[in-house]
Amino acid sequence: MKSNTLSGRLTAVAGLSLAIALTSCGGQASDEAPSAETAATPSPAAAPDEGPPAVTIDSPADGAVLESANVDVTLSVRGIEIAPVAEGRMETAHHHLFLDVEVTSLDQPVPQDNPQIVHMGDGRSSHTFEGLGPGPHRLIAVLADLGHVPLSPLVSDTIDFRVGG
Ligand SMILES: [Cu+2]
Repeated sequence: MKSNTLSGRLTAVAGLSLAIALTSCGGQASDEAPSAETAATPSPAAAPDEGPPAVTIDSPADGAVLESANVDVTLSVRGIEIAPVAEGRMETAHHHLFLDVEVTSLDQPVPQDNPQIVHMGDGRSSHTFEGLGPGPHRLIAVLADLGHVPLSPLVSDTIDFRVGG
């Protein structure tokens, strides 16, 4: 009997959530059903492909040969939220780019005074390096926390590219 009672309560709670979802949705009837289902899912924040945090340098491609000395870099992540440092949210991270330098000590804040290292502390996911010299370059992306210390375990991606033929 206890389980029946509990089950009844859960059903009542689920019904209440559904009612709230329907009320707050305010969309057309055809849109409300999927919204209500999403709201009733136990952990709606967890997307199916979310695993440990990972960062990817989407552009340039690894091994790319680029004509322009101005190189656009775009980044993507999964498993963690990128946000401005100014928001002060511990669970988020921000991007760093190391161009032609090794990653600095993993237990120390990423240096802010090295022109070869870019902090993207405003939460952006793209950066343009201007006037790169011809020849090979190595780019390393590293996620770090609010204190600019690389996440542990390290979350990074590395590519090599070349400017000019
Ligand atoms: Cu930083």
